[in-house]
Amino acid sequence: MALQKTLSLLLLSLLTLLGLGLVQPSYGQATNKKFKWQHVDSTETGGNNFYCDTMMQSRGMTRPTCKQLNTFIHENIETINNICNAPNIRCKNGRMNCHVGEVRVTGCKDTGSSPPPKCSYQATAGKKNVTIACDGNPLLPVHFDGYILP
Ligand code: U3P
Repeated sequence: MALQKTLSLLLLSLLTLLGLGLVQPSYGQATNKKFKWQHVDSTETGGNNFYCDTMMQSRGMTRPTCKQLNTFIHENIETINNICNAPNIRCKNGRMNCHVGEVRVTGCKDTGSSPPPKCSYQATAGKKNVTIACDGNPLLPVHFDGYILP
């Protein structure tokens, strides 16, 4: 009887662990979700200060402090994910999991003239060669590293 109880407990723990593993997104997937939330806006082309002010606020980057610099990419998600298939290059942190692709972007830079959460941004827009880091299997964008200057 005691053995049966122990075995059932073991089985239950195993199933719980398996279940957790299955329902919890991997590190790569969770970070890709954050990347999309902070850096992807496929529906608009942005480009002005008002766009930056509203988007930075609605995507939660104006509290507790104003995020200093954030870039929005205006391409469909397949185009953005495809950058991960470009050759690997070195990221700013030294890892070799960065890739470059040309995309339409709006860069939003905090002007410092308005305190959080009503931060005020200066927009710069255009087609740029951006560097993003990718991770996971399948390989997905997880971090915006910056621009390659022309
Ligand atoms: N960042 C941009 N655009 C730039 C440079 C930086 O959005 O051109 P992350 O969470 O690692 O992606 O470098 C710090 C943060 O600034 C980056 O954060 C990136 O989101 C942003």
